[in-house]
Amino acid sequence: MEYIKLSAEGNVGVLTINRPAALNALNDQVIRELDEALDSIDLDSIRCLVVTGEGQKAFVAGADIGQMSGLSKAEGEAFGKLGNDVFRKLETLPIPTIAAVCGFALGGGCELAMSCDIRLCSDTAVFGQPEVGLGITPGFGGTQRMARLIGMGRAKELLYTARKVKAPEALAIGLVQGVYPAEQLMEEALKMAQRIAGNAPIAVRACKKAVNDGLQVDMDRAVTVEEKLFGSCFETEDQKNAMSAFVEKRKPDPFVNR
Ligand code: CO8
Repeated sequence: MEYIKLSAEGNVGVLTINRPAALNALNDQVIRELDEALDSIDLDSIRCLVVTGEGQKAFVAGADIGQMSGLSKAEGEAFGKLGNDVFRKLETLPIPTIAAVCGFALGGGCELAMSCDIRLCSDTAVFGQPEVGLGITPGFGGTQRMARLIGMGRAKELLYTARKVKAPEALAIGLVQGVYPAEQLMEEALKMAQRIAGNAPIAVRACKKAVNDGLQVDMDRAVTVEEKLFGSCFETEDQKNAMSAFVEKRKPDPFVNR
């Protein structure tokens, strides 16, 4: 792959968008390689994925404007679908995902970050959906995920004005969950990922599925989604190990993902 790097540190995977000459902008090759990279993650060993961009200047500065500029209506729709399918794959990846956002996360970059479960950013980070200034709407799920993440009123204000949001405001409105000095960001993202990876993997995945699936349905059905996932944990070795260790007042053995 030319534009995606995938590596592992223990049980934590790191996926890097690697096109720094164009501030990691997403052309169709980057998106296709992202798709391929997500398919290639070994979900038996990787328990949490950190998604980041190469360099300190940009996480991702958006979809590739040069490539988009001459698209027809049908081609625009097809490009939107390509991105949407891959971002949805990321959003529904069974393991948790953390976006480590250093620098610009604009347009498709903000949408990529919002497709992750958790966002941490540098104190230099700048978020925004500048699309209406380019004569288009967000096309990779931005209208939908932003409204769900920060509420409809705030999302509409940011979408209609195309205003950029710096790190402190992003934290205040809940767009990100933590802000760190740029040089510390990756260390903090990896620390959080390792902490997540140290918990019972099947239970962590079940939490992700419960939140994601439960938010799509009414509360009566949502609690049933949780009940089923909760019940399924009792078939796992990790639950038996952790609960018997508690009862026997000892430390549990490391979790085995079974
Ligand atoms: N696309 C293509 N190339 C880009 C992009 C981009 N989004 N962003 C930056 N680049 C390139 C520049 O062209 C430049 O290349 P070169 O050196 O060859 O001229 C290089 O990256 C460095 O960029 P700048 O020289 O512009 O760097 P500055 O420090 O002056 O500015 C900014 C940094 C402010 C981030 C500026 O680059 C910028 O405004 N970029 C565009 C940001 C933007 O508007 N993003 C949203 C794009 S639209 C979008 O993402 C829609 C998503 C859904 C699509 C659905 C399709 C149907």
